Amino acid sequence: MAARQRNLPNILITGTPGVGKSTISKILSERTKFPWREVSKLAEEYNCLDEYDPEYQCPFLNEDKLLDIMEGMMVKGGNIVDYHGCEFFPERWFDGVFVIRTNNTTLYDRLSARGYTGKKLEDNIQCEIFETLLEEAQSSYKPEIVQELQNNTEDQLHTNVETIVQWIERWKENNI
Ligand code: DAT
Repeated sequence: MAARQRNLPNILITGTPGVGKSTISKILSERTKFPWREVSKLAEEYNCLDEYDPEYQCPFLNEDKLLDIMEGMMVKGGNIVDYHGCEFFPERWFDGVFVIRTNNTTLYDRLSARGYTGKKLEDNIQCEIFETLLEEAQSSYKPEIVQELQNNTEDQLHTNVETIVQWIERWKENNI
């Protein structure tokens, strides 16, 4: 593989909806000044959403179109990418992959508060129980760049941000 062209790392924040990806990404973005790439928002903004999937109550994502748009953003590094999926991104994009985790009861409360009910709520809880996103990350990226972070409490939220900030600092020291 070609040598990296970037001076700052690209970070992927992934996990089941409701685990705290946006919350972590926002604080991390303020701390690091790295842009927060909210993939769902980018998909909307750049018209990468195809017709509506009635079963999952969300639109289909046009992945190829989205990847073409994101490629230019990723080249220079220093991005925080936030998405509840990771296998369709090119492996070369990311230096660190953080899989955010939340226990079932906490996740249930957060998703209910968001207005999720029925199948959508159950599917997301199952997704977390079966560690779907953790497995997806582990099968899509080298194990040494994938890190799991428990994010149930406010204390853990701050610890997680600190962990990623320190990881970025180490990356910079090792990649100058
Ligand atoms: P996601 O982006 O993964 O869908 P989110 O950042 O929107 O998740 O968080 C879902 C809700 O949970 C939101 O109301 C903020 C809250 N939350 C996130 N992390 C938390 C934490 N560590 N402790 C308490 N609440 C948290």
